[in-house]
Amino acid sequence: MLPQSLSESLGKLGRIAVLTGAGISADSGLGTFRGKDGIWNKMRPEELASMEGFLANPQLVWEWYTYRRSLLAAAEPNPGHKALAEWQGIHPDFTLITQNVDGLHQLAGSKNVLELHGSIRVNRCLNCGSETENEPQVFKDHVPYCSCGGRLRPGVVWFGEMLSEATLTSAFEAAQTCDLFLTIGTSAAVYPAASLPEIASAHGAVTVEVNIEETAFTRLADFHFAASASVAVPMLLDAWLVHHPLSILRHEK
Ligand code: BJW
Ligand code: ZN
Repeated sequence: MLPQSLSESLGKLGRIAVLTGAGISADSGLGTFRGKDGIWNKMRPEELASMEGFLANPQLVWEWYTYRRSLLAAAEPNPGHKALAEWQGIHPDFTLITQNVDGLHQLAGSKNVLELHGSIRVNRCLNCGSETENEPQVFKDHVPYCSCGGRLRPGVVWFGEMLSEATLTSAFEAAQTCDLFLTIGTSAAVYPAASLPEIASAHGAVTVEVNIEETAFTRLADFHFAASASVAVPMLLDAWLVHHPLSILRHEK
C-alpha cells in the first residue's frame, strides 16, 4: 500500500523526471560503486576513475573497463529499467536522467536518455577526439590505440572532468520544471548529479527515493522506499496507472 499523500501526488498528471544510479542495475548483475559491496570499498576511485589514474596506469584502468564490459555483455535490463521505459511510452512528458554508463535503459526501450557520465560502450581518442563503438584494432602493452596513433580512453566522465554541457542543461531544466522527481538506486554522493533531486525539491516537485539504503538525499525526500528498484519501480508505475488509466491518457493526446 502506498501512503495516501503519495497516491494523491501520483494522481496529478504532470511532468516526471527520473534520476537513476548504479543501484537500478544491481538486479541485472552489475556492481555498485558505494554501499555494502561497492567497488570503492576495494579500489581507490582516483586510480580507476580519473585522468591522473589513467595516465599513471592505463593498463590497470583498461583491465577494469574490459572486465566491466564483459559483465555487461551478459547483462539484461530488469523490471526496473523496463517499467521506466514503459512509463515514458505512456506519458511522453517524462525525462530519464542516468548516471549509469551501461546503456541498459536504452536496451529496455527508453528514448532520449540523458547520460550524465557518458557511455562505457564508446571509446574516445585522446589525440583526434573521435568516438567509436567499434572494437579497437591496435594495441600496445594491452592498451588500445586509435588509427591516428592516439591513445583511446573509455567514453565516460571521470572525477574532475566536466559533464556534457548540453546534457547537464537538459537535466537541470527537467529538475526545475518537473512535478514528480524519482531518484532511484543512487547514493546521491556525486555532484553535479546529486544536486538534481535537491533542485527538484527546491522547485516544489514531489520527490520519491527508491533505495535499499538511506542516502544523502533521504532526509530531504518526500517519500523513501526501502526496496529494490526492480520491485519498487514497477509498483510505482502501477500506482500511477491507477490514476491515469490508458484509456484516459489516449483520449487526452
Ligand atoms: C540499490 C540497489 C537496488 C544498491 N535497488 N537501490 C566536494 C563537494 C562537491 C563536489 C565535489 C567535491 N569534491 C569533488 C567534487 C566533484 C566530484 C564529486 O562529486 N565528488 C564527490 C565524491 C564528492 N564530481 C566530479 O568530479 C564530476 N565533475 C565535475 O564536478 O566537474 C566540474 C569540476 C571540474 C574540475 C574540478 C572540479 C569540478 C564528475 C563526476 C564523475 C563520476 N564518475 C563516476 C565514474 C563513471 C565512469 C564509470 O562508470 O566507470 O560515475 S564515479 C561513479 O559514481 C559513477 C557513478 O555514475 C557515480 C554515482 O554513483 P551512483 O550511481 O550513485 O552509485 P553508488 O554505487 O554510489 O550508489 C548505488 C546506490 O544504489 C546505493 O545507495 C545503494 O544503496 C543502492 N542500491 N542495490 C535500489 N537493488
Ligand atoms: Zn584518433
